[in-house]
Amino acid sequence: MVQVQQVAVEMEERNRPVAADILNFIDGKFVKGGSGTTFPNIDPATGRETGRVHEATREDVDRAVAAAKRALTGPWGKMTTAERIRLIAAVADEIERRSEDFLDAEVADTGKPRAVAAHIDVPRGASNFRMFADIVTTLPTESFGTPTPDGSGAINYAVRKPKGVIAVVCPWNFPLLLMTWKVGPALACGNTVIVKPSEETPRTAALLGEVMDAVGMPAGVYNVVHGFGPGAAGEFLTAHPDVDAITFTGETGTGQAIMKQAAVGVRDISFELGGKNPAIVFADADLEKAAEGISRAAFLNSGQVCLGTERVYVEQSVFEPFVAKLAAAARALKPGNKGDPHYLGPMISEDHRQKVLGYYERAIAEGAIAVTGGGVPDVDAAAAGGFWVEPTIWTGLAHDSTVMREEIFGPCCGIIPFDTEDDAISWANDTDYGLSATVWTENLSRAHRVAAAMSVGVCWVNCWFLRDLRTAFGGSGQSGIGREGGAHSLEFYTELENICVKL
Ligand code: NAD
Ligand code: 6OD
Repeated sequence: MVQVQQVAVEMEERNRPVAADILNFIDGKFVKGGSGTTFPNIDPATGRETGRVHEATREDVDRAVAAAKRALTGPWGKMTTAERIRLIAAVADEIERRSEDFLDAEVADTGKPRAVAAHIDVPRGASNFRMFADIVTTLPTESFGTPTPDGSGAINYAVRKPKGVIAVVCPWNFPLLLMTWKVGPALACGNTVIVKPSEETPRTAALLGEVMDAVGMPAGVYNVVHGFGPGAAGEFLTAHPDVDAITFTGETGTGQAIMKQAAVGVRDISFELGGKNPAIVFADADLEKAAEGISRAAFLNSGQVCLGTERVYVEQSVFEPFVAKLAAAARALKPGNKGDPHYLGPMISEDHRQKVLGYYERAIAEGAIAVTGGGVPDVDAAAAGGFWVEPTIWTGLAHDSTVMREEIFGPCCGIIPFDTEDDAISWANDTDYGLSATVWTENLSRAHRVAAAMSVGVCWVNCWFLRDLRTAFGGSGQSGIGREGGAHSLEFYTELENICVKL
């Protein structure tokens, strides 16, 4: 077993140990960074330091990439698909067995409600491995019988091969979920990976190293390097010539920087980026259901969800009752009070809180009325240092105001009335982004018509964030490049070689 350097820190809620030293995982070993530099890991719910993250240097990243490259031709590269898939299924089992440890780690990094991590982040962490292991074993490749002039014919068939060394660069909002959503299919296809978790949320990526070790994953298959983006571990990794492909989730601006880095050596990319997602509520919708669904879409994870709703278009005749219902749902949320069943978590950092509060001020300057929220809540003394904002709803904003156009990534949304279906569709689509949309109506024809008219990667009707891992996931416009999920993940994580045999 690998020796993990740990110093116990008492967890307020459950008294479980959470590592105070968060180490890189390179070539099957937990290691400090070569320069000895560390940076603080902060609990966003208290603002207090809970550990030190060991930053990877350029040389550490080089060693991780070299280890991942070596592993491709070692025992991992020689495994049959069945052997590989058994190992990946064991990773899923081990995440489930250690789910309390993963919950502690995710809550310590993000401050999110334990119930959210227990229902979304950690179970998805396990199913991202199990599901893609199943998909790899069941998906066929194509073959064609081809006529030839001599009449004997030829057979063409395709074989899938791993793409090689994959860089996985992750954000902080669903750290384990979004990392394993890439690592699961990458490993199921036989690649090796180097993960660069967000500097804000390094714990679950490191913990997954313990899982890999426990199940007997060969050294170098899964590596983790900690640090920042530009001029640091993120850039060292994505610019590395021996990285064959880069899968990235994060801000659109960061995607643009990584795209330039990927251009050198013409490496493949898959990008899941920002969003400014609309909801359309028709007068024939079940208003209770719509308010409940949009309340989740606007406030789950404190609005720090790429798929979250920040723009709501409501048919004029139901505008007032809908606003009243959504405002009641927002007022019931309790930022800062961990003991409350309606606990709403903090922003990930003080910087992010200031960004969100900047939009709260901007909204008022742009003529909004804050129906509820709009500032910083009063919280218990224990939470005083946390990065809190109030859940906020605005009316009175113009469709083309900054607040209705730019991604805020906080617990807030603007609500605008509409008169016709055409107006609702054209306003919803009038954005640089194109990640997701929701449509709320009980009219079946309208549901299909409006959903198909949305310029997005995914449209949910009368629901939100209902995920089936076999479906295509990604964004159009500035929300991303490519699709992952099911067979689409296999497209990205494999090279398809066609073999033509003359008979
Ligand atoms: P971010 O872009 O700031 O950071 C994401 C990761 O990129 C971090 O690990 C960071 O260190 C790294 N990074 C930054 N600059 C880099 C560079 N030049 N080279 C290499 N790596 C670099 O994003 P964030 O603030 O962590 O996450 C929030 C954003 O992510 C929001 O815009 C949100 O919409 C988006 N997001 C999108 C999806 C999706 O599926 N479309 C999912 C979750 C989050
Ligand atoms: O569910 C997923 O697979 C996924 N990529 C979710 C993204 C959430 C964004 O915050």
